[in-house]
Order: sequence, then C-alpha cells, then structure tokens
Amino acid sequence: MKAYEANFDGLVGPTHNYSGLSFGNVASAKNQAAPSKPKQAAKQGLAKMKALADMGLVQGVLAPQERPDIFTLRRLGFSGSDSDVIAQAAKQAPKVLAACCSASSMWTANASTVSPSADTADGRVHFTPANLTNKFHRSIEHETTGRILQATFADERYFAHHAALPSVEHYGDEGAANHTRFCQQYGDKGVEFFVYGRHAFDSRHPAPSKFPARHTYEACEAVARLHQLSENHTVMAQQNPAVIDQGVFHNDVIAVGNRNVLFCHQQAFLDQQAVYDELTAKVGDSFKVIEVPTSAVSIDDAVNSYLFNSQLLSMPSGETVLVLPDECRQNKNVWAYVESMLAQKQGIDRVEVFDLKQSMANGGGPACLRLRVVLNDNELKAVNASTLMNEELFERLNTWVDFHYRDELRESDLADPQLLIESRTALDELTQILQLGSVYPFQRG
Ligand code: SUG
Repeated sequence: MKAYEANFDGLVGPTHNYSGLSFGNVASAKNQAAPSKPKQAAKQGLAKMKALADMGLVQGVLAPQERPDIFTLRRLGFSGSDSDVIAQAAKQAPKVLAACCSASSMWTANASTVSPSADTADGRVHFTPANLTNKFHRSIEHETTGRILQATFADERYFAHHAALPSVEHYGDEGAANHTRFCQQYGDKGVEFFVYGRHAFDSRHPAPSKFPARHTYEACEAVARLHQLSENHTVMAQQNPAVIDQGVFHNDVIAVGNRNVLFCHQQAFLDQQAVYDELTAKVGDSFKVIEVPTSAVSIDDAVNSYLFNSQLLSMPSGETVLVLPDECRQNKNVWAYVESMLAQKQGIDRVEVFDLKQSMANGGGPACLRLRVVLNDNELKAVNASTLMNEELFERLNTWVDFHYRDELRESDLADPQLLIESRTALDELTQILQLGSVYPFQRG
C-alpha cells in the first residue's frame, strides 16, 4: 500500500515570546527580553505549511496550547481568580509566569516520537508524547499534547497512543527531534534511529559538561519497547557531548535523515564511524551519508544557521528537496557549502528557503516546527481531515490569526490578564475549526 510522510507543524500560539528559558539553546539565551511578534510568527509558520502542501506533500496542523497555563500556576500555589493568579505570579515569580506563558509547543518535533505501522509489531502507528523534563516550561506540554494527538489521530484500529515516560531526568525524552527513520519507500519496514545525549544509569559513559544532555539512552530504549520495534531494525547512537556543549541541544540541530539518506555534520555523533557502520548493516547498502566537514561548516555556523534543522523531503516528482531557514543564505560559509553540495549532485536536488525568523530567534528552525508521521492510504483517511492543510484552511487560519493575535509582545505584557482571555477565546474557536473537541484544561473544567 502506498505510504506518505506527512508533516504536522505546530501552529504558533498567541503568547509567542522570548524569555530566555532554554539553557543550552544559544538563540533562546541571546534573544531573551527582545520583543516578539506573535502574529508574524504564526503567519511565517502557516506560509511554510501552505508551501509544502502546494508542493503536493501531506501537511497537517497541530494546535497550540493554552497559555498562560493557569492550572500549573495554581499547582504552584498561586490562587484566587484567574487574574489574581496571574497578578501574584507576575509580582512574586515573573520567571515562573514567563515559563507558564511560553508558546514552545509550536516546536512539534518535540511533541512526540512516532513509529509508523510498518515498523511496529501490532501494525499500528505508535505515538509517545515527549515528557520534555529538562525544561520546566516544556515539561508542562505533554498531557495536552497527548490529547491533541489523540484528537488528530483518533481511530484506535490504526493509532496507538502511549502516556509520556515518567517525568524524571532519568527518562528525559525530547521526542522526534532526536529520532529519524531510514527506509527505501515510506511504506517499507524501516530502521528507527534514536539519538541520546547521555546514559542515566551508567556514569561510565561520557556526557557534556557545560550544557545539559536533555535526552537519555534509557528513554530511547523505553520508547522502542513501547512501540514494539524489533532490535535489528533499531539503532541507538550517542550525540557527541562536545557539540552539545557548543549549543547542539537536539540531534536535529546537527543531522537530518530521509529514506536512505543521512545528512549530518562530521562531529554529530560520539563514535561516528560505528554509527554509520551499524546503520549500513541494518538499512542495507543503499544507505548513504552526506557528511559535512568542519572545514566547510563549523559547529558555530551550524548552530547559527540551522543548516541541519532542515527538512529533507521527497517530492511527488521524485526530487529530493532541502527546506532551509533564511539564516543559511545569510551565512557565507554555509551558503557556499550548500551551493557546492547542489553542484556536486550528492542526492539533494534543490533547496527551498523560508523566513522563519520569529521561531528561529528561540532556536526553532524548519525541522523543529514539524512532526513527521508516515501514514499509509488507510491511515491517512483516518486522520482528522479538518487538520490537513489546504487553501481553505490556510485562509481560515490566517483570518483567525489576524483577528486574535497581537502584533507585538514584551515580557511585561505577560502580566496582562487580558492575554489569557484573548488566548482562550482564540483556542476555543480553533478547536472548532480543527474539530478537536475539548482538548484544553479550560474546556474540560
Ligand atoms: O526547547 N526553545 C525550544 C526550541 C526547540 C527546538 N526544537 C528542536 N530542535 N526540535 C527549546 O529549547 C525557547 C523559549 C524561550 O526562551 O522563550 C525554547 O523553548
């Protein structure tokens, strides 16, 4: 049966802002307290989704989360009316309020790990929302993420949904940002490639010393077990701790894969040759690596341009296209590399460049914004059709953004109780547009 790689992008939420919440993510630290542009951010994301849909790819939308997260603020002891909760938090703990206002669920590469039905023992598509334990502002996403995924992929005959792993550092899980799948055709049984930053139970292994390794080996193992993957179709690899310490906080900042191709930096993995050898043994001889040398693109250039946070896409025409953020074009070394790579015809035919500056300024490029879900024909028919991008949905969501989103947001605006009302009103309408039912805490009481 024919299968497709669908991309489900996160819609940027109305509270998109820069609060410097992600230690180890260079862009997040650099842009702390800069004013953000929520309306522009959402529109930049929608433009990418529409462009990919127009190229003939299956493109979906995942809804943002309710922010400020009043329920979490109440759990932390702020009380009274919703306005009181916000006012107390703003006065006593502004950073906690900022964390509870983050629109970080937009980066749906961190929403979940997804295993296609061709890989799983029960023949269903498996989803495990990522617990994102390493960052408080992200650790509060997974319950609502799980409900949004269930409302999008509802049919139990085709889709299996697991709870997030236990929310402790031992099981730190960042989802698909650290997961890639190799195959010949999307519908074939594939090799799932899990990348982790450190071992939690065995301290003999190396680990970064400056920035956190968010994702553990033990989390990878647990997800592979839950998804019923076979060992000879699974590869686990440790990220190079030295590059984590230079700002590579997820593997998708230094590597991207599609079908039988891995596009990665020379320094991406701890034992790079052993990783290539195991992948070749399991994927087969057609497995191909496009390795970018440090002499062409330094780790700094990779982190600043997000060359590897690209989407490597197979077009219906058969072409392979690399979707890049505009920052790659602005970086002399990176752009020179891209031009020479294209000229050498190494397997990537063309690049498409998008302006995603609002997301990039928080460390989120094209690949961060999307969750890949391989679906066969029957599974695609079972997806909530209201979440699939087309002309009509694009128009509708743009109008919705125009109506509900602010042009600009500063950290001080997070204390405005009106922002909660605006956000809830917008999301209530969105659940109707996307036919999600009651996925938000405020709708469930
Ligand atoms: O988790 N930034 C996100 C960026 C996630 C990028 N995702 C992938 N690489 N797949 C993070 O660090 C910054 C929020 C702030 O500082 O306001 C933030 O959460």
